Amino acid sequence: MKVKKKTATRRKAASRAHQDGNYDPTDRRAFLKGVARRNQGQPEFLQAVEEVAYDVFDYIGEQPKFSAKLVFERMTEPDRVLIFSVAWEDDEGNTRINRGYRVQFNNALGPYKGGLRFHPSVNLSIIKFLAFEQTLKNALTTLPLGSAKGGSDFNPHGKSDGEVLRFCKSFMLGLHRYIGPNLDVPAGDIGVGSREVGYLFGQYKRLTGEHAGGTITGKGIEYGGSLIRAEATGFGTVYFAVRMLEHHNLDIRGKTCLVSGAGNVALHCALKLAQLGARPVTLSDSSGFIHDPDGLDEEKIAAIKELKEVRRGRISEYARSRRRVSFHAGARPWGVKADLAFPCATQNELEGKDARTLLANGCIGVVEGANMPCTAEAQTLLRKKVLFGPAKAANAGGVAVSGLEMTQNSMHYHWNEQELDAKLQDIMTSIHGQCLEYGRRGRKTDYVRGANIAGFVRVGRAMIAYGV
Ligand code: NDP
Ligand code: 2IT
Repeated sequence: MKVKKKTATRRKAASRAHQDGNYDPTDRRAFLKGVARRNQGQPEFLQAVEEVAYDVFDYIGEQPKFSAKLVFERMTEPDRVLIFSVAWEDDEGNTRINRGYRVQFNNALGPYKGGLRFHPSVNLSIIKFLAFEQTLKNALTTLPLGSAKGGSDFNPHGKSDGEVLRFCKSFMLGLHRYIGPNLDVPAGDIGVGSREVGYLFGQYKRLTGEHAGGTITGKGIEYGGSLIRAEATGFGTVYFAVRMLEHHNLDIRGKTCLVSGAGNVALHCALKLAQLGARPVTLSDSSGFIHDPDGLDEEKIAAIKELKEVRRGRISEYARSRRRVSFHAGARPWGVKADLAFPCATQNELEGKDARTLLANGCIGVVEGANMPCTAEAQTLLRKKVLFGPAKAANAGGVAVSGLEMTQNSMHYHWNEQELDAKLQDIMTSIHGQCLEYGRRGRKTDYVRGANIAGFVRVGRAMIAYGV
């Protein structure tokens, strides 16, 4: 009786601590109502939180140590949101202005860590959803990494090198005071590749006078970057898919695979699939998708990489140069019959109707290379019926090798390709194991639940250790 009374008093104290007054920390609906009220006009952020809340509230019902301290409520509130103006001059001498963001979400496990996205669609909702997802993803790597995300509504497409350089310099002018090896460590994401990271780090170095390599990851190999960082997200996604298939006595060899996107993640995902004997048959960009019924092999992928990364061309140009390859303008690849799908372009690129098509065509697995590429409806459909690898688990290989880049920078040392690939594979195996541990549903595994709860528990334990 006494114990019960004490718990009730504690709960009451917890509810007083929350701005919602009479708040029951085990009530998911009340929580979601509060999040929606505090984050109006941020649909992507609410979508990401809602998905995790579904699993976490189920779990914390039996774990009062988490609910009493409002751990999940605190985990969905960013530590700090920076918004800054980025003025720059285009090649004609016109003044241009963009908005810069950095959301430092949670540093319970280590310095804030996460990429920068340059894309015209960038807004606060998108950066917050990415930073929130990063909290759980970075926890799953088991490396000492907190979470952040940033970027700008700047569109690098069609800009000259000089324009991108001037934009990056101005962006870093606005950001440099708030980042550092023990504070916040940015990296790339959509629209931020090795060229942009070079310009950003160069400006950071000029402004601070220090070669603090651990301030940004994804750097060039010549100046402190890590081998296989460029490959890591796509390779890691395939390693995760292989673990899922193996666990279900299935083999990736011979599987026909749909890949969307034609950027860093998609190309390396397709490359690893080809190397392991699978048959990637599609790639896409924002103008449409290409379909090669013979499968994209290493040579074809290298040609597309050169087209995209060096010539900065469109995927349609590749189709024009190959007789058996078709280009489908304005469409996504999900209607092509295949065994596995790897959405590797952007959020909400695979919708409910696409999920139904994949299922009708006999697809057995969907593994997310991009962040939140499946809409909530698509995820609900797929999670029940096929092997579904959620982004925060499946694409964690990129940030994991970023973490290893930070380690190498602080040791003033570097590992070779084999060592790094072995470490990446170990990390993806460990993430798969964590999903199994927390995602078991009878004889089946719900990888979404597993990833959400495993990430939550790791960050939550650290937050509890610090006290409120
Ligand atoms: P890139 O900029 O290298 O490539 C992005 C690709 O996706 C391009 O082909 C682009 O086409 C396409 N794309 C972007 N936005 C849209 C859109 N709105 N509609 C259709 N196609 C689109 O980015 P990354 O490969 O680095 O990132 C891809 C995804 O992977 C993102 O969700 C990112 O957050 C995630 N990710 C990236 C990691 C990394 O290490 N880079 C790590 C983990 C996740 P186009 O050129 O026409 O715009
Ligand atoms: O979404 C992601 O995990 C990334 N864009 C990579 C982040 C990083 O810090 O390497």
